[in-house]
Amino acid sequence: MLEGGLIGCGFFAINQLHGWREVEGAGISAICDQDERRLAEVGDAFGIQARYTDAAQMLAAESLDFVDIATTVSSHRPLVELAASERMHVICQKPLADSLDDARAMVRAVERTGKVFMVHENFRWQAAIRAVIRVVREGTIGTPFFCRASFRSGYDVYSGQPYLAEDERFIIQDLGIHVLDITRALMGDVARLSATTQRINQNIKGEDVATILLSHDSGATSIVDCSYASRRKVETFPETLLEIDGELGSLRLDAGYQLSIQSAGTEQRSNVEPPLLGWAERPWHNIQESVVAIQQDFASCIAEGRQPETSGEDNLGTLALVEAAYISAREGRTVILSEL
Ligand code: NAD
Ligand code: 89Y
Repeated sequence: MLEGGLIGCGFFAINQLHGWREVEGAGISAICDQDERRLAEVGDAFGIQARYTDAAQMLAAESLDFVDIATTVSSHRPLVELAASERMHVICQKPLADSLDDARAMVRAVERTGKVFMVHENFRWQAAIRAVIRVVREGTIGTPFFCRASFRSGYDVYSGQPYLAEDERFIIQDLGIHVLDITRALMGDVARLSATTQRINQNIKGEDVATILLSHDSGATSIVDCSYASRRKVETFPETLLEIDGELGSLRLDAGYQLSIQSAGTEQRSNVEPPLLGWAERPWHNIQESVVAIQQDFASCIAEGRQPETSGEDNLGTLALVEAAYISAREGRTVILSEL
């Protein structure tokens, strides 16, 4: 049984702690948060006695195999480097870093230890997204030449995550990062992109709408569009809707987790909604179920000595798209990814 230490006991870590209870072969035996009240509440709720306000002390005192970093972005680099210095396997929340330079340094630091380094890029692990990835990779619709990945919502994310209203960078770095990652998983790496951003809600500091046009290395085109300013029924938070056209057919992942695949003159429809786990609640169940999936894959990677699909190295490609989108929107130009 692999023993892990969780750093950061905030809003999202609760899902991760529930998730670890469902993972085979790994669990959390120690927790850390600088906030003593959070530490006590979470320790009591999950029955974890080993509690620390300092991550270095936790790593020194406990005999751990891995760390799970669930803090916000500014602390990711020092915590990943600390974990690497103690030769731990690491899973770290997205966004991995504020800059590509930091992210590259983090990837190199863990790489030198030979340990597993996963980014908690869980949208790619959602049941509905996995179903679409399988269809595309099996070749059912042939080589894809167009993808639209769309996340449009008016859901109040600020009450659970107040820092989202304070950051200069909002929707691309927080949410668009997932949608860009899904698009990379489906359509491959990107040669160039252009983006626009808008701030509709004047009570927040960053952009709450982003529209990004991507040209892939393969010659395919994608549109990634994200909004937290869309007032509409049906409210689809937190679903990513997809339309993909391939040379042999097409597919759509529509609201309500409805998947339809058209190829060879036939149409196949299915409901790919994830199960509602015992501790989960709508509408978050989609994200919550993907936490179990990604954490299980992390544990399996350690057991099998392989790097995950959503490794630190792989995530550099997604972070580059985030960076490129901000540059493009700010400077009003197409950004070539090899510039970064
Ligand atoms: P939060 O602010 O609620 O919690 C972060 C916690 O980390 C706080 O309790 C804080 O005291 C603690 N902390 C910060 N620095 C620390 C340090 N150096 N040592 C120990 N504790 C420290 O934040 P959150 O909403 O839980 O978000 C955490 C991360 O999860 C963010 O990166 C966010 O983007 C990500 N997130 C991911 C998803 C997803 O679906 N993957 C969803 C929501 C949030
Ligand atoms: O922080 C975000 C994430 O990663 O998924 C949804 C979210 O909680 C709000 O945008």
